[in-house]
Amino acid sequence: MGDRLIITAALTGAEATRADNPQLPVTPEEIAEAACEARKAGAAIVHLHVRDARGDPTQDVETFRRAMELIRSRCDMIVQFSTGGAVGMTAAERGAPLALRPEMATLTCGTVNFGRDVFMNPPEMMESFAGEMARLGIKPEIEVFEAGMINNAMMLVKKGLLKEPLHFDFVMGVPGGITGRTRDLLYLAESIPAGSTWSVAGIGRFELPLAVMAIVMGGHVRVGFEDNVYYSKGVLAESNAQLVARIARLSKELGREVATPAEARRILGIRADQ
Ligand code: KMH
Ligand code: ZN
Repeated sequence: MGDRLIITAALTGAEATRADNPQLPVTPEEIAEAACEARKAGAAIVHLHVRDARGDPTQDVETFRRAMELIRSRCDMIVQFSTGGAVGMTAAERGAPLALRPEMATLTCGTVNFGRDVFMNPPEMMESFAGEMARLGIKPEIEVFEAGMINNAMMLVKKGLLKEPLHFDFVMGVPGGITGRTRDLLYLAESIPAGSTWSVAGIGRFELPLAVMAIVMGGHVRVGFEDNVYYSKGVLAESNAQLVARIARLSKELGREVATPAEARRILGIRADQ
């Protein structure tokens, strides 16, 4: 079944609110605590979004710095910044935290409808984020909301802005993007270049079945309140760590051990100079 399973914890996101789940971590302190709890439960990567004092999404560099420092002072997780931010943010806002040189950052490779909104990722924006990540030695995670985004990533490879082996995250079940059907996961996994790694982030009810598929297919898994605030139908998750722990348990039951952050760095080829 391939390498050990890398679990990413997407703790906060930009869209979920405390009204959706009262346990949503919002301040840098809460985010760091939730990250390290998720680490104990089996997560190797924390996918980081931050919020302002009102609880709204922000790409404020100092807030990212604070959250990253708190996480690093408490545990050894790979910190992956979001460059997606929230819909409506400018490219300059979204890319600003890259200056802090996190080990990883996301790179969405195309524009997609996002519920009633549009998540804008035009070519110049993708190229500038990819170029900045290459310059700073940040490992990109290519976010794929629909199949055409794989082709866009390959265009960045041709332009020398992305280097293989690539790491993809299939975000499946967003209204406006690819569905969360199992056949669509098979299609995406078969459409990326040989030697790539991939994970899946199923939205809402798709989170668990797609995670189980990824475990047996040799992919990796992202879970957390950014994607899904429920543990089961109608039952809110108690914490991000609870969602991570279930994936770790299932993976071990299915014969696949879970990767530590150090093992995840090796699998993903992340630089060891931090
Ligand atoms: N909040 C979404 C509009 C990412 O983190 O790179 C975009 C997003 C993707 O969450
Ligand atoms: Zn995100």
